[in-house]
Amino acid sequence: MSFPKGFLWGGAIAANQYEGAWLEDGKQPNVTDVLVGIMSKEPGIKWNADTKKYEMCLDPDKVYLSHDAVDGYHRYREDLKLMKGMGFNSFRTSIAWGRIFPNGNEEEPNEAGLAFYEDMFRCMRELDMEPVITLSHYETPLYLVTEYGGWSNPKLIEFWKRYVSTVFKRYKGLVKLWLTFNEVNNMLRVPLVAGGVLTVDNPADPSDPIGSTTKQDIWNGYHNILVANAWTVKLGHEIDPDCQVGCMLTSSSVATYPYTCDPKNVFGALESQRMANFYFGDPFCLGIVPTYLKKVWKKDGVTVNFTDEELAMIKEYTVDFFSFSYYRSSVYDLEYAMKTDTGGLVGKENPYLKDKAPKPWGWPVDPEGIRYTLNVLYDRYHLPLYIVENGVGLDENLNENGTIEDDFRIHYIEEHVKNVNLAIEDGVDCRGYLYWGPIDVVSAGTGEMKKRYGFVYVDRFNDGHGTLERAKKKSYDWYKELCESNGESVLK
Ligand code: BGP
Repeated sequence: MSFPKGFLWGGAIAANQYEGAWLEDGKQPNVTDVLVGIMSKEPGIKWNADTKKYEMCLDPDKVYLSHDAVDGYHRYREDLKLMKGMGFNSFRTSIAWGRIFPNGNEEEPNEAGLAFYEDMFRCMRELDMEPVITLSHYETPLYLVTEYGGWSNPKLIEFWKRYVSTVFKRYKGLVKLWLTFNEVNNMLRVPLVAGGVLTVDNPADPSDPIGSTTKQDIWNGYHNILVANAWTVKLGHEIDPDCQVGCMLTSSSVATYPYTCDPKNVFGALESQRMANFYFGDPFCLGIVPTYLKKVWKKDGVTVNFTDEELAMIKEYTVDFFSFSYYRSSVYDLEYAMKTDTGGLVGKENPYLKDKAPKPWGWPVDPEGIRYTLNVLYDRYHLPLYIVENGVGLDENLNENGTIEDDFRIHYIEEHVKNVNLAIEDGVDCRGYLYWGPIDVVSAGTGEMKKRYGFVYVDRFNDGHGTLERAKKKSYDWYKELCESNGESVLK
């Protein structure tokens, strides 16, 4: 069976990992601008005992690569042409909220930021690439976090509504596929970036801002984001009836397998899926707040109350489609405490998987997991599905011919795409495959350049040096064949 006509083939990046220009043309810092990698426990903020507030205080010994990233802010026109050179018919990036509303709470938007994205989206349209645009990819303005406690504060809903209404109006007709919050289901694990949540009211230990974030604030963030998501769907449809608004979740955790058939392991795996995924997916897609959360809230000692009005909004304004990242599966075992990173949950080693990405990251490779994930999500939600992140990060250097023979990446994609095709054959309405990081960008998890996903290499290194020149890897032509043949090249 072939891929459907009009299937989206492309790639995905995020403003904070690609653009750089972190303080240019009026932009103020995002929350990721004070972190070297989103898994970092030491944000570059310091408590001011006089004002009783956090303020930005970067560590002079650290290299914040995202500040300049790969200079996409100045090079997107050429980069988009490089993407089109691979036959992309779609391209995903995000709007950095702080380019539009620098501190997040202004009354009026920053025209320079609006004009920047307008040109970028026009450029995509001229190149016949469907823009797939994330409204918030770990990019809450830092000021909203330090001043208001981020999404723990319901005031954020109003600021967000102003921001999304502004961009929906400005890009009406240009952007038809909108994603709300990137991987927001990482909120329980990395609340500062995934949920933009920080405890700013008398933190227990101000020298440890992350450790001081309270469960109550995190669950308040959950509450406010569910309401904001519903508002986004409502406003999107009102402002541009032709646009579609989808959620974006990290769904590697859907493929959490029980290590054995011990019913305790089977139930544990189910609980992992719930608390890593469905606790956001169900309200976004089905309009219901799961009942099992009551037990979780009790255990966490928090109070979460939705008003009838809010519940009605969540019920009515569910998303039009479900988009997700999938990198790998994980294995749940009762005896083993699961961890997490940007690829998803990290559990016990799966003895049935043959491949692993090379070290130092060594993520297991499970292409059948993407078929499983697509089937579970479709059975549950019956919504169109878009894979908006899948890929493999490798430590790579140019060879004497000025290229990189990235056969491992080619093999990785080939196997995953074959399984996407099998899922479509299973009856799943999957509408797109957008590879993560078609051009090397700064890694989200570790803040490094060394972890490269691209088909296009960028000359920049962990210490910040490099010419920023672009070079095609072997996978560039291979992916071009895949896109241009609508997937046939791997099915033959
Ligand atoms: C996802 C993020 C991306 C991206 C990817 C790969 O969690 O949405 O921003 O970077 O993971 O992760 P990493 O860069 O840590 O390898």
